[in-house]
Amino acid sequence: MGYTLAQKIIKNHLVSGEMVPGTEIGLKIDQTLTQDATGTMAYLQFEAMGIERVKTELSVAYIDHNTLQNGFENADDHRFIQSVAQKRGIRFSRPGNGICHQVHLERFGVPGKTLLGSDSHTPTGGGIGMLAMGAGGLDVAVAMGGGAYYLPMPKIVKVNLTGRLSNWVAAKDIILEVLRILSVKGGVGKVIEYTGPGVATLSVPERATITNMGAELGATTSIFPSDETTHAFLKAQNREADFVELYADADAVYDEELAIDLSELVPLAAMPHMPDNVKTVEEIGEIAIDQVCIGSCTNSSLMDMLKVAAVLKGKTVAPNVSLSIAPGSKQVLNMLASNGALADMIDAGARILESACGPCIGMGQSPNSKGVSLRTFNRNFEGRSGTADAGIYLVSPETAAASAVNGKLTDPRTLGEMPQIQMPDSFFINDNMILLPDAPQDAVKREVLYGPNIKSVPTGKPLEDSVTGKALLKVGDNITTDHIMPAGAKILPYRSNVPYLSQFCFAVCDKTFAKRSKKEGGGIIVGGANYGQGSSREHAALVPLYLGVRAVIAKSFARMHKANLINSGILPLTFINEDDYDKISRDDVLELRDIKKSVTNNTDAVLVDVTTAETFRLHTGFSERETAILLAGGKLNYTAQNKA
Ligand code: MIC
Ligand code: SF4
Repeated sequence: MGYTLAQKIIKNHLVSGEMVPGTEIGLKIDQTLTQDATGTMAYLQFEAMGIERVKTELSVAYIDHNTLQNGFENADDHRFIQSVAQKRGIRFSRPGNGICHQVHLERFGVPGKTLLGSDSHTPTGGGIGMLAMGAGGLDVAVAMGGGAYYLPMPKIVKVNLTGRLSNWVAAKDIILEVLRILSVKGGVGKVIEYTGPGVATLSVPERATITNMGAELGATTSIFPSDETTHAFLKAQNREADFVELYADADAVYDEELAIDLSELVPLAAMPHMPDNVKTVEEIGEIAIDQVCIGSCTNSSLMDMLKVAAVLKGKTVAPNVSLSIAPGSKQVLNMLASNGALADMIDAGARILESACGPCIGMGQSPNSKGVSLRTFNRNFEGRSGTADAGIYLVSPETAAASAVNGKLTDPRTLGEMPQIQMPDSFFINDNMILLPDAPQDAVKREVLYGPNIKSVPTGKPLEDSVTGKALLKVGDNITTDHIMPAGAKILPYRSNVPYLSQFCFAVCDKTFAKRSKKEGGGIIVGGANYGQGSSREHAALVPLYLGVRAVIAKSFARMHKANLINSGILPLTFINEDDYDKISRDDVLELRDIKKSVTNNTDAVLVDVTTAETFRLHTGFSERETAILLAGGKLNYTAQNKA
């Protein structure tokens, strides 16, 4: 029996476990990436481990999220990360050099390698045939120190692509179609592997758009083969030597299969407030819009930007619309500048932003109240844009540009002939904004520079025999990490200051949560299905930990968030009978009776609702490693104990 591509890479990197879906495996990590919003925590944790130099083949620290620098906090974080990077053997991508995933694809991604990033969209690297996964900062710190990354062995889903995209239909429409079919929970515990004759019709940046947004399926990662197209892309990046041909075996066996005929697709949009709330642009109709934002790690490649520029050329952005464009990297921006496409954008009235995440994470460009914003981004969660009542639609760059000039949601197919854009034979290569680390003899002299906003990482306490606390909050299905720990311009600068951040915890759902948790001295959270979907941010676990949360009881969890909870020493437990969720109310006093015994023996946990006198059963099901971490009260305690 042959292997799928993902299975081949897993097999080559397996350090523990067996390739049986659902059981824990440990993988050797070749490359890591961090960004600044998760990076400060990751490097604080790396520093706490006392390791001199990273042990990976390549580690890169990017600055791309917190670039507004309103106040000293962001700049201090940048300086801290730069000092650690240079001291510890990590490359440092300076602010302005671009969005981590775009730059990594251009300059560092290698087919067949493993990449672990402290950002959920790390699977962008799957576009170039990497096994690229997102994780919490602590897991990335451990990987930098040479430790394995542990995850449940994923099932493999084959997406067989046939046909060719019609004019004006884009890679974004392919992934929106996959989201429509599978939903935001559909990828949990799975790798989405693209195969079939349609693959050859897609460029690497198009593939990367698809693997990037596989994060929205909740998938472990997504991957494309490494073929002639990958070769051409790497060659154009002057990295031909990194090319390896990689395919699934012809007799590979997949756990699930899906077929998409590219020629049948039409322009699609994800409507507020979930990436799987997908309809055709035609069906939604020519709704009025207020804003269009083009960019983000999903759609900011040179090819995307050139298409947008071609649509804008000689036109003016409609008077009722604000159009912002953030090219994904210095390379992209520079090439647009030199071939005149940037001038076409500026001339049409586009507001050009720096090459960074920007509006995607609510760092500026919040829409007007009740505003309708079309974005080429990957997430349209409620409130993420910074305007609580705005409606965000996720669309392709083609649809975004057509709509910006028309002033209403527009099916780009109405524009007539489509401009033909070719991938260049060579990209502009200038890595002068990527700093190399110090040589080891200089590194010893380098000081790590902390700022006053950088506070210590909260740590958990060893698990008690029983845990009792109020149900502080009861939330529904698909709660995102943006609900648990919002980002945006007002809050993001405090990513290294958990005490300050804590006042905003769950503010999107319940503004009283933080105060009540503090007053009660902590407690328990009750959640629905797919709890903690979305980002890798471990702040969504560290902040509840700081507020005294001891357990989250949910119908199911998203992978990265579950791992972050365990790393923080917070118990993630699931209902055996999902209907029990309905029987618990907020403020009920809950007791996890003899929980230490249940976790230690890996038996069902007993939850007593002291208020109603009802008893429920919960799944534990932790691996040996997870059990040890939970008993110790989190991964930092566990690592310290195992060192001693
Ligand atoms: C996001 O898109 O939500 C982020 C901001 O990139 C996060 C990371 C973070 O919260 O810092 C992610 O996707 O992991
Ligand atoms: Fe940045 Fe947005 Fe991509 Fe997250 S999804 S890495 S905020 S561009």
